[in-house]
Amino acid sequence: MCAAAGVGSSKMSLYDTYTLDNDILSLEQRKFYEENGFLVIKNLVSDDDITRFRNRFQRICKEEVKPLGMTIMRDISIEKSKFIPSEELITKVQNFHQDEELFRYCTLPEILKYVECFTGPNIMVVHTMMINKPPDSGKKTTRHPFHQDLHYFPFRPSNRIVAAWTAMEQVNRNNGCLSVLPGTHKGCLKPHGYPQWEGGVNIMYYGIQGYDENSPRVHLEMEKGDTVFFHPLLIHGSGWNKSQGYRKAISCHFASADCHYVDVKGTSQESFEKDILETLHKLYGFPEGASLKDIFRLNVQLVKGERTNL
Ligand SMILES: O=C(O)CCC(=O)C(=O)O
Repeated sequence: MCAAAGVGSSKMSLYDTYTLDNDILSLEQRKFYEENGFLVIKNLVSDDDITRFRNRFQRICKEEVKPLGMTIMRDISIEKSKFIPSEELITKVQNFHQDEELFRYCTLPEILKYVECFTGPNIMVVHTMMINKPPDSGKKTTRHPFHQDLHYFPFRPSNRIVAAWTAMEQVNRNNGCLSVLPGTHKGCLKPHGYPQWEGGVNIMYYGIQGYDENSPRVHLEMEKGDTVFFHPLLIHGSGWNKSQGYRKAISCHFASADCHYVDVKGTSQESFEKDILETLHKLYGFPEGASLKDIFRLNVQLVKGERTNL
């Protein structure tokens, strides 16, 4: 039993700890997710939708539209260069909840159909990202260290949280696809910190401290529209972008509305809570005494079923 992760189950069945019983996933798919903590569904999001997300991202980068509440990030290697609003300087936009066009991703029936297999029928959007991994400058700053997404979330149980990550073009080892350590979703939430990388590391890109570097890893090479669903304890990251292109993906984390908030004070998540609150205080005057729960309470959004706890 992992107290910090809120996991642990008395169920005897082999296939109902991490997935729920419905007629969407085949037994084979459920078994795969139960054992590995991720599942790739080929060709799930249409080319038309991906073109719309790409166009919208470009307009946001050019500052033609400025959705409220969104965080815009730049790679550490270009952070200090002169800012000209363009796609080349933005590596990620987060929390696009208030942008109708990008938020469509989180409401696509083909995505929600699978999400429900992990969260159940009451579905909240808890975090959103559009990632634009730039060509690496040679300092390998475009890597995303191995981490567990649960480090960022103040709610449980972890088994009712799932990420959807859709490739917006072909992704492979050359342009920095996702890499996962299969089966690690069965473990606990581990302490995270900033890796000591020579070229520096991007803000909020925490890495797991002390994972087994020899654990078998799988590189998720995917085609445009393919979508991977994964558990928030699954250890994953992505490689540096050796290509000349901007590797794009759109992603959303969903949780069951029946999840409950937890206090992260005194846990390995406390340092993240401190960092994010300091940043939000500096940028937006967010109240100093607030907590990670307060940030999420303001942002989570119901997309299916009923709002219960979250
Ligand atoms: O898309 C990527 O390169 C990694 C995304 C990721 O793991 C994250 O942002 O938590």
